[in-house]
Amino acid sequence: MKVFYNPTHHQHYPPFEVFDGGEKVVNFEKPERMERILDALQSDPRFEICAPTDFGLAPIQAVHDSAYLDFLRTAYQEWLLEPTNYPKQVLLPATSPPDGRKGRIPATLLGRAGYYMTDLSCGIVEGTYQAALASAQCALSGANELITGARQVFALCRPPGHHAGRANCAGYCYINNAAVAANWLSSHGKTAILDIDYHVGNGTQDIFYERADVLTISIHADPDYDYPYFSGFADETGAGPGLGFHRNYPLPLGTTDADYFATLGQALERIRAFQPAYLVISAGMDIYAEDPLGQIRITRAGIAHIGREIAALQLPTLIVMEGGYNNAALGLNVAAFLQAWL
Ligand code: SP5
Ligand code: ZN
Repeated sequence: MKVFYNPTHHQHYPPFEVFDGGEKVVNFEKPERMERILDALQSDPRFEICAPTDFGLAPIQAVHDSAYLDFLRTAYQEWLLEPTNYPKQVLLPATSPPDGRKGRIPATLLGRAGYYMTDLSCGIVEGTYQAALASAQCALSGANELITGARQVFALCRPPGHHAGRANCAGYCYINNAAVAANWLSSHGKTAILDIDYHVGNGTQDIFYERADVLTISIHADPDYDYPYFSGFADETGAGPGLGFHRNYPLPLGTTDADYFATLGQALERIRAFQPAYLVISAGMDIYAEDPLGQIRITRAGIAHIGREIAALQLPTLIVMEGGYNNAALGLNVAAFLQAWL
């Protein structure tokens, strides 16, 4: 199984994020996550670590707003030029628009930061844009493999992507890697995205909400209880031509393997009925019982079982790395998930 990986992500490591209550903590989304995963995969010769091809900006612009991408590209350098004595090690906003972003886009850097950065877990540092681009190219390289006949491929993406919407970053995500890849695949055949990260794939939901050619499904912690709070509810099912082509499966906190499998079965049934040509998995391992950010309780054997159930669809499948923050367990969890495709 090919694994697309680019070490450029090391340039992206915001020094801290701000949790609820204003608690300033070291970023949970660390470069070390990739080292842990690589360590686990490199011990198995069936994984082939590959450098991604650069497919340029066009497939990213097809999914994200151009002014937002310009912001990501220039924000940190603009921050350094701000004539203030703020600490400059990371750009984070202290404001957010009260109108749900219906108003004008602010001219000032800090105004745009508040506009485009929708929480305090997506700080921008000097290397953020390059790392996000390289991460998206890993997903695109995976998509390219499927288009040319591969049955399965793993995009080892960092930073992750599924909270990034058309014009915003959030929750460690800047460019929506799975969405960029799925959009590209969709010009070759109907595509489904199944998001199993602990948190709802709200960025992916935003990007495809009005489209019928990409089915999006997310299984996640009930947003009544956990981040990202504002979407991911069961009654959000798409709009316009996309009505019926988005599904959310919110889970109660504390959900264990058996209940998770029952919900997964419903999601897989919808994917079968859609008859996609390609499947993209947003694979977050923060569903793991011992994850520091997750509050459901899936075992490693459960993660392996989820992989087998998805693989049984027998679709050409691109697996895209999303979250997962128990670094000691992360490599083994990813390896367990991927076993079914080997
Ligand atoms: C890609 C991904 O998994 N992003 C997740 C972003 C979550 N950010 C909000 C974190 C809130 C943590 N709440 C504290 C729980 C500590 N026990
Ligand atoms: Zn997550």
